[in-house]
Amino acid sequence: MKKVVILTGAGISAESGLGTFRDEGGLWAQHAIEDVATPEGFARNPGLVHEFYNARRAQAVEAKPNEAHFALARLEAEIDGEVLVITQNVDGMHEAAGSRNVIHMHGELAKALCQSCEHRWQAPLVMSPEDPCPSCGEAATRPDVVWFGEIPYAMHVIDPALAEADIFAAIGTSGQVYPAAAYGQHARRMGAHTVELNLEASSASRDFAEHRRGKASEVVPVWVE
Ligand code: BJW
Repeated sequence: MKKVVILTGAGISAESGLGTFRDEGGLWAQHAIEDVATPEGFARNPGLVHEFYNARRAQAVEAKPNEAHFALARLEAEIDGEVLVITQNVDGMHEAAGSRNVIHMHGELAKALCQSCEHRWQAPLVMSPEDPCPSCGEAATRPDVVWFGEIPYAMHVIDPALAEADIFAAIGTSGQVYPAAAYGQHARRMGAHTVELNLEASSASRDFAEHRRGKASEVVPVWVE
């Protein structure tokens, strides 16, 4: 029974109309990372950070999964084996396409987190620093996403999955953000066949045995067949 582990990044959702981070005109060309994607930035100006995530949440709820997301859902439904999607994306495109075994290692736009009591709940479309936590009542609400300097989610599930993978594929990620950037190398050392599907070479390309270049909506369905 094959174990397939798939890491996805912003590139898989690009054709769903959701912006990537580091491509020309991407999110980091429009916003300073240290202002909107660090705990220090949030402490300095929570209103600005909520605005950034409110705008992206509004886009994500309107977005539709594309052929790449659907192909991964088909793979999970039809394969004689296990498929685990580890996504760095905070949108809900994999679930919307029908994938069930999904880890959101960088959190989810659809959830809110209380910094005071760590309660999580369904985020309203528009969040603000004054929102009280439904559990403890503190106005300490933040988006449930993982910023630089924070520890990504579900590491205790991800590490053994990489070690047991027969096939590891990375789709639409620049390989610049750790720990995800090291997963190809890690899985390959542990014996997996590694495949990178990306528009162009990434910072982690050398860690992959096979490369498929092109738009995710085109290369992923072909790879899945
Ligand atoms: C297409 C396409 C199409 C486009 N089809 N492809 C020095 C060395 C090593 C590490 C560090 C270091 N200094 C600091 C660190 C750690 C730091 C880090 O990695 N920094 C680097 C910048 C160097 N990492 C962290 O702090 C992480 N935590 C951590 O390490 O904790 C310690 C620890 C770890 C493990 C165990 C114990 C302790 C946390 C990182 C959190 C990242 N957060 C963000 C924001 C999340 C919320 C949000 O969405 O706003 O995550 S930043 C942002 O980058 C987001 C993404 O998930 C992440 C990765 O981006 P991604 O997905 O790769 O997107 P892009 O835009 O970069 O690339 C898109 C790709 O798609 C491109 O290649 C395109 O070509 C391609 N493409 N269209 C196919 N149609």
